Amino acid sequence: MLVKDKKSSAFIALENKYGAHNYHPLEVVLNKGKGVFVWDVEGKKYYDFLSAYSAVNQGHCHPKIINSLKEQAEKLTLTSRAFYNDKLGEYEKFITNYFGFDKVLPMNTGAEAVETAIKLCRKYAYEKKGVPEEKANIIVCENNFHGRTTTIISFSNDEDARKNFGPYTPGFIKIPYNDINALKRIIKTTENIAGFLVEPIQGEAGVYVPHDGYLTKAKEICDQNGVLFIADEVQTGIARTGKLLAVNHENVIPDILILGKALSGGVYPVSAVLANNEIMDVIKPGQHGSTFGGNPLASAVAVAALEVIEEEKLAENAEKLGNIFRKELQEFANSNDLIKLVRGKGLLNAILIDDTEDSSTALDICIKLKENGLLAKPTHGNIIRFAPPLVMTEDQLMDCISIIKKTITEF
Ligand code: IF1
Repeated sequence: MLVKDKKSSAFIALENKYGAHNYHPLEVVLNKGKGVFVWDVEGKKYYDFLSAYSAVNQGHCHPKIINSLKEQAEKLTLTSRAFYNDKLGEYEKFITNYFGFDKVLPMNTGAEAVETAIKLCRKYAYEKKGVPEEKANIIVCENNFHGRTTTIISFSNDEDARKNFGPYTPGFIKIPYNDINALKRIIKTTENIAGFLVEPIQGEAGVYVPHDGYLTKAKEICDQNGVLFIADEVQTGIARTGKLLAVNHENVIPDILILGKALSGGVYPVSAVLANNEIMDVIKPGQHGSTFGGNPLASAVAVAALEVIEEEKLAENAEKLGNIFRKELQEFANSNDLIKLVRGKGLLNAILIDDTEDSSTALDICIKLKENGLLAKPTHGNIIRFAPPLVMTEDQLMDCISIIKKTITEF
């Protein structure tokens, strides 16, 4: 941090002194966001190429979403579910029609929605499939990321996310991602399998896109064996990968769909679990809930956020710009030995830096990108994720691509 960035240093010092050190952010202090841009306290403007981990797909402070937030905030923000309110039912009708499911269970964070899906899957197994109580197994993939609660990190293989948070929740079996035979084998050889929880593209692991047909075959195997296919679209959903949902690339309809992040356009924590009646109706009054789950403010914001996706054709834009991005970066990678490969779908992309996992090269590149006006952050080790808001124009994308090329060439 150079001396000139005095204001930034002061804010960083505050977080360092008074905040838990559960993150190590890039040294930039933001105080304004609009569309694809964010500004720091020194007045410097950046392209946001992280989109708050795909929570601001609609762009920062989208006017329609902000207005829905303001309007509702002046009327009624929270009733709890002890009473009805005039926003939740309309939102539930809207979102279930929007995604094609009978029912939704509204929650707040992605992890809460994943936990809700796990509880739903287990309960369904006990009450509808005759799995002996407390014997349900849920299959998950290696290198998964589904959130940070104790149960979720119980089935993580990321030591940073898991170590010294035990004892761990049992009932989860890990298999390699993108390996149909592994799924077949585990279902054939293990009893009481209740569900298969999977990210249609593994985000945090480094934007791993499975082979074409993986999701289709996995769903078929689940259907043949009465295993619930649970899609975690918290990061890949809401148009990020060039379709409304990443599973739409293969016309797979999950038994349980998990949404979060951009479900609110980044203005408020909103998550949701969607399923049809046969599954959702195993939850009876008093068996699950949350103080803020389904509050009027969240309901109003989520409707606006989903309308923006449709009105501004953000999935189509993500598809188009994503193809340009990967083509341009792949051409560049072919003539630059620092980039090993480019991968992704829609506007969820990553580049693999040709260096060891523990090298600081990816981070050093991100620091240089910051100086050149583009914010991005490495996921694991030598992988840099590139995920701008889906409202980006082609000209802006070309501008960003030249910043990325220039920065990497300077390395
Ligand atoms: C962090 C990245 C990580 C998610 C999927 C559920 C959740 C997430 C597929 C939980 C959250 C966030 C969490 C944040 C960084 C970011 C992230 F992949 F998006 F980059 F960590 F892997 N399912 N992902 O990606 O949602 O409870 O956070 O609302 O924890 O550092 P949440």
